Amino acid sequence: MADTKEKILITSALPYANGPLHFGHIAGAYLPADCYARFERLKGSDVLYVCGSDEHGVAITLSAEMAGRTPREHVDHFHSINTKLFETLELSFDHYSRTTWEGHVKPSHQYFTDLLNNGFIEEKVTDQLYSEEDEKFLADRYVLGTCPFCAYEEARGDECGSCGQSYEAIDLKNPRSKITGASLQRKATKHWFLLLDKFKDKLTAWIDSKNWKPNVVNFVKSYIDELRPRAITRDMNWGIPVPLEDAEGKVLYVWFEAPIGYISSSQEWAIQKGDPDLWKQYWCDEKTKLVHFIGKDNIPFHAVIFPAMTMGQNQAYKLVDDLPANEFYKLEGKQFSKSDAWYIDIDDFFSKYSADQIRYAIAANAPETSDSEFTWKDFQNRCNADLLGKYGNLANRVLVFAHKQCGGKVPELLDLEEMDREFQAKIQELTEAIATAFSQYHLRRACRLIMELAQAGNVYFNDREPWKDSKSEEKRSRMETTIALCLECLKTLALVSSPVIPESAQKVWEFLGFESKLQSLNWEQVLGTKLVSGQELKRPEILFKKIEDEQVEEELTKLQSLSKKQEEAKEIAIEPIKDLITFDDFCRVDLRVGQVLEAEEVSKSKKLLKLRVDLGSEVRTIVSGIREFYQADKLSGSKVIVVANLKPAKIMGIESEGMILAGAFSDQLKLAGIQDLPPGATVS
Ligand code: B3M
Ligand code: ZN
Repeated sequence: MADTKEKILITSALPYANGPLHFGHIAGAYLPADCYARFERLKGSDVLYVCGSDEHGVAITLSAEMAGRTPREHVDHFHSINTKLFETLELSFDHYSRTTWEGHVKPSHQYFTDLLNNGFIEEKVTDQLYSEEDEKFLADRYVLGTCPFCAYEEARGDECGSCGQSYEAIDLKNPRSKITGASLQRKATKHWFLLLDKFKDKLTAWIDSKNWKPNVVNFVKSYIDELRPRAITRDMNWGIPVPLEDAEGKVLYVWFEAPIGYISSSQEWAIQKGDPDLWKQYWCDEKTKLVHFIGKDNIPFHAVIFPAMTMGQNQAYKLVDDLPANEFYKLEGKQFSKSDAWYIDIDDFFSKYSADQIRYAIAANAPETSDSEFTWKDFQNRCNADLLGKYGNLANRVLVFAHKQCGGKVPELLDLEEMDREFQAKIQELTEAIATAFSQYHLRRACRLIMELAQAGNVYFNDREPWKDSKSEEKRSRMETTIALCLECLKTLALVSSPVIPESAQKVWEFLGFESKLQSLNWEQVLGTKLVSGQELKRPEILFKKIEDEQVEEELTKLQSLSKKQEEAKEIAIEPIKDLITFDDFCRVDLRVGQVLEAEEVSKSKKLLKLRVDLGSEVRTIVSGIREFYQADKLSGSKVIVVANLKPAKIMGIESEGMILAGAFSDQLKLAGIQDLPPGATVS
């Protein structure tokens, strides 16, 4: 029999392995893709859902350097952290790979070689910035300099933080290394350029055949208009080597090989499945539907550059069919940011809340058409009012009632009245609308309709008042019909909600007496098979915990106070280093070890202490502003460092014959001292 299943190849943007992912990322490219993949599997489509860590490029090396790790250590670290988060969130990747997997080299080289042989890649020698000190070319993110437009001296290598102009790093005046500050030289180097302009006509015709959102199509079209050759190699040693003999020290630009990661991830999946060619059934079949889930900032690479690369190489790979590009998801009005301490600690979060709670809260408020945000209030509301108040409530009341009045078994569906038929029709209508919403990537709408279905069940249960019918023998059959229909509603609810809240849906499924894994079943079959009367029901357990107001308050306070602390820490300016002095200048300062003999408070001063300090050869009186930090009676005996040749000065009427050294930071002060040398020892 011919295989009629639709093949759907789903990808989520490969996250850089250079930092922990947060819910903002999850809302963009991951959760919506996962819900879609889960839905399509239920619908019987043949789904392959792949992703992996993006582990090359300057984004990695720079952040590794800042963290004091090698790139390898750095990507290993974050690959494992991010993999764990994906597992906690129950993302159902068929495979999660990484671009440092050795098998990623082959398809990357194949693309490069084909494009080169087909005349779409050209070699060019250009001047780049070179650091003699590091003996390497520096990528623009490593470069600072003076803006060629506005003369701002701290301008970045790609665009000016002051006037906003963008330029090539080579155009900066006085370019220097961001890491060492060393000045940089121009030096000729060879690179390979992808001649993107050669694809203009083909890309335009292809885009015109797409049914994408008008704003995406317009954006893409104007991007295509502007296409120019673009360098696809870099002078670095972290990355995929350029597959040519005269290309030592050159690697492929990360954005050239990262999208090929979708292919290599599928290849690794096939190998692990024991059928190394299996991936071709998806990538090399014109009938496969390829869907890239991405954040909107990644549109050009997925809608233009990767398709152009694919058009110009020799394999019959699929081009993208749909490109659900999401907007940004913020946290309480601001972007998630670890460095501003504006984030949610993941471990802490999952010690209190479940994956289904956050999956639902994000899905129901996904940034589909405009930016949206996580707020603790909204999270509480969606968990309490929807998950608990509608979904959990229906499951609980129907099952408790069935246990009490129907012997814990599915009752028989007998004669239907008008109201029952209406309810059945409503279930069917909502189910169809939910399926349409999922299939069109309208996750928010799907969530809203799922809760409408739960609520329809609650309303029907209320209106039918089965507790009244249970009291009279002749109305028992009516009561049984009501409960049978409510259980049908629950069964449907479990099915349609399982793409979003898989764990809770499975629980409801099991409450209904099933032992199978809901996710391995088929949408139409589940809907088409009525519950068998007499089927034993399980006793329901609590599905969702209530989130109390105090908890929300606490979370908000924690967020605010963490970020305030961080802000304060940032505000404590590190004193700038003073102008240079010569060694001779320095030698003029005579520093000595001194020992405090006694200390007393200077009357009428909150800050000053008067010290008697033994310098070995003499005893000095020194007035010092340390009273807020040191108690007078605790100081005697301690060794300090004294500027011994400072001209005496009168402070509050006392002649101070020197100064003692102390370190200061923010609101702290600590005396400097050398404890193991006797008074009079020189310090230099
Ligand atoms: N690593 C860029 C980003 O995180 C990126 C996507 C690659 S998808 C091929 O925005
Ligand atoms: Zn500028």
